Amino acid sequence: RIAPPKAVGIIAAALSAGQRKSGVDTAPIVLNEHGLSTQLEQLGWQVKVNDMLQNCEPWRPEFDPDVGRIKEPRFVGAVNKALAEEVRQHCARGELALTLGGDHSLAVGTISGSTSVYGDELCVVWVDAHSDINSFESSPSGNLHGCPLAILLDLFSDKPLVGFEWVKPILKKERLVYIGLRDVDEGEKRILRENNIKAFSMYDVDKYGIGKVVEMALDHVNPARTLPIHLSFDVDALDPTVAPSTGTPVRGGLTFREGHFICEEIAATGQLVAMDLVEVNPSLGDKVALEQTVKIGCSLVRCALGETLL
Ligand code: Z70
Ligand code: MN
Ligand code: MN
Ligand code: MN
Repeated sequence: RIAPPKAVGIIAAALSAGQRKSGVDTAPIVLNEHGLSTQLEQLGWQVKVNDMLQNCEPWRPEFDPDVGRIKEPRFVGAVNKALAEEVRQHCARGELALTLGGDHSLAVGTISGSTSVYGDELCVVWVDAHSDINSFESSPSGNLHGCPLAILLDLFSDKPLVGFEWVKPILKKERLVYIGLRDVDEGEKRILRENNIKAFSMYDVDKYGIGKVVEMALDHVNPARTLPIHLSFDVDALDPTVAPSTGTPVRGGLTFREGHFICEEIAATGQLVAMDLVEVNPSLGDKVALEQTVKIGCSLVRCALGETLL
């Protein structure tokens, strides 16, 4: 059977204001220089590179004081609003929206874009060491990359955060599942509990094995495997020995194969409509660390886009 035509929009999102380490904004260029778009073409994808947000400086406001502890809310909000529109356009054309970050605060934009097309049936599989669900009150750092899910689920505060007034809370908490958690703040644990949000930590990966964990995760958000999937992959979900060049490495993460297995199982559903690859920071670690991290980033994306399906 001849495969249906398939296209992917690669959105370079050079956002780093959601955390404090510079360099994460250069990852999209480094990943593409490593040949990601060519590799996807070789897999049979029609590739469209979208460099609208390869430089985020035009969205930086002159005046962006902290709101409570939250840092750079107007800038991060404005970049995300623009990103949501780019993702929306790719999804609306039936293309897979692949966003290369950048820090994980960009998921406010990417998931806003995908839900604006696919509605509340959209499932989010969030692969991360962190749960990124801190609220206005609970965020210990004020870094917005620790907050995207609280903003998307409207758990952030009574009134929208400055810069994020445009966000529509379409994502349902029943349609969110985590894999890989091992560094969750106390306030986040409470938010996860109170909202009954499904999470598979590294404890679960050890206890059940990655095969069972991914099956249980997909059974939770997408029991019949018929709903569209947005995979938000933070490279720090992987063990730092596997992906060292990232801002907040946490020991005890996913192995090379466990990370790839998640991508392969999602590819096998045939329902992937959007993917984020975030928190690769080319400025951290030596040349070997960088090469290793960029290589695994590219190969995770290829697997999610079907490379290893037979
Ligand atoms: C912490 C916070 C975080 C990534 C660190 C850390 C969040 N929970 N996310 N690195 N990718 O500051 O909210
Ligand atoms: Mn994250
Ligand atoms: Mn993380
Ligand atoms: Mn609210």
